[in-house]
Amino acid sequence: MAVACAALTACGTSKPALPAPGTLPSLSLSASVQPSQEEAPDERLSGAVQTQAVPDKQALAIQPLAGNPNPDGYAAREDAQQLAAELARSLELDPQWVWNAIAKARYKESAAKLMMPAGPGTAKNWGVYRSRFVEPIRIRAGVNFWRRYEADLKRAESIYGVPASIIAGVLGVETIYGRQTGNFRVLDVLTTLTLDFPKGRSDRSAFFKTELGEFLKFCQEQQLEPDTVLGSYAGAIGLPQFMPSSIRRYAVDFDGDGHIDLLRSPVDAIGSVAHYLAEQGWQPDWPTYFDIKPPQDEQALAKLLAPDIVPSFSATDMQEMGASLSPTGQNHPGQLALVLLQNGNDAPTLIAGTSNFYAITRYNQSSYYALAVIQLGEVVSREAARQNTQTP
Ligand SMILES: [Ca+2]
Repeated sequence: MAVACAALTACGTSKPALPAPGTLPSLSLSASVQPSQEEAPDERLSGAVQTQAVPDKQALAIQPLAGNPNPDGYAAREDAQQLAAELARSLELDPQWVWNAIAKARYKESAAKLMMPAGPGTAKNWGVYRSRFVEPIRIRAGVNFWRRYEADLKRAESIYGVPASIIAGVLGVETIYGRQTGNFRVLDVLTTLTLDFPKGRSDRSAFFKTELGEFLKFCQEQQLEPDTVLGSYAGAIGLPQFMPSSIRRYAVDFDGDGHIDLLRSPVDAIGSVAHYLAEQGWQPDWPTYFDIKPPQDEQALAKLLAPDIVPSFSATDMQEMGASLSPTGQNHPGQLALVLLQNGNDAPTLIAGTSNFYAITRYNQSSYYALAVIQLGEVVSREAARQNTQTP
């Protein structure tokens, strides 16, 4: 999965399993919220209830179930009650309100399953990946979006320094400009991934607990009913598929109506994507990458590839190690990364990524994702401009 793919149909399950934006859990929250579900296994198995943590008398009438997740919901789960109390305390929310929300959450087996890594035999292939995102349906939707929201895209570009084409590329790859924003109840998936994170891969339940807390805080701030908000199977929301922590940190009310609404306001989504990338260190007027010919020498090549997508070499370093940069690349003032994208059994694609390329990977930690965003955005902006010149 990737949060890039709220739309399961758009990208299947073979993408890297890193939710983003907001891949990095909020440090302040993750430091203050301690895991609790393993604290009192004996009481849980015996069905005992910690009444001090549970304000909802009705919920207490239901006995907690031991063992497998209860398909009917979390109202009967003692660890859910503890979670609610803990989140209410750490986020300074009304405990009753938090419990009322979490008691409505239902276990989503499909969300848990989608967390599992893709099976073997899924060799990376940039050509295949590109064909899923830089394709006629997405391009057509992108051109329509561009023509409708060009003024807002350009306004975001002038305020935040992030090119309109990059913003358009992100929204196209994420959700086909809002067509596929996900039909999971965010409350369900975040509770499921907090309390029943699937075994068999690295445990990210702490990350999702933070996101659940941020989600509840966001709902309270925006006066939303938590069980009505829909998103991806990882809890990403709206046209740009922001995780709740990213909404609270980076989303902006770009249409000025007094609310942040990434689901219904494409203009809020445009401003929020630009703000997010600006905060990841976007450098206005810098390109995202340069063409490069890698060095012949195996050792030099290995050294240049070692930092992967992290810009770690000056243009001069790269030239001295035998790489050959394009003329503009040779004069680039910032650090560069030699990024290799595999093409199955064919020769790989190599580029010299700038810190702006790296900024896009803060949205989704994948060089394939970043290059798809860049190239979709380029095609959409070029095609929109071409159609503009044809329209009288
Ligand atoms: Ca708004």
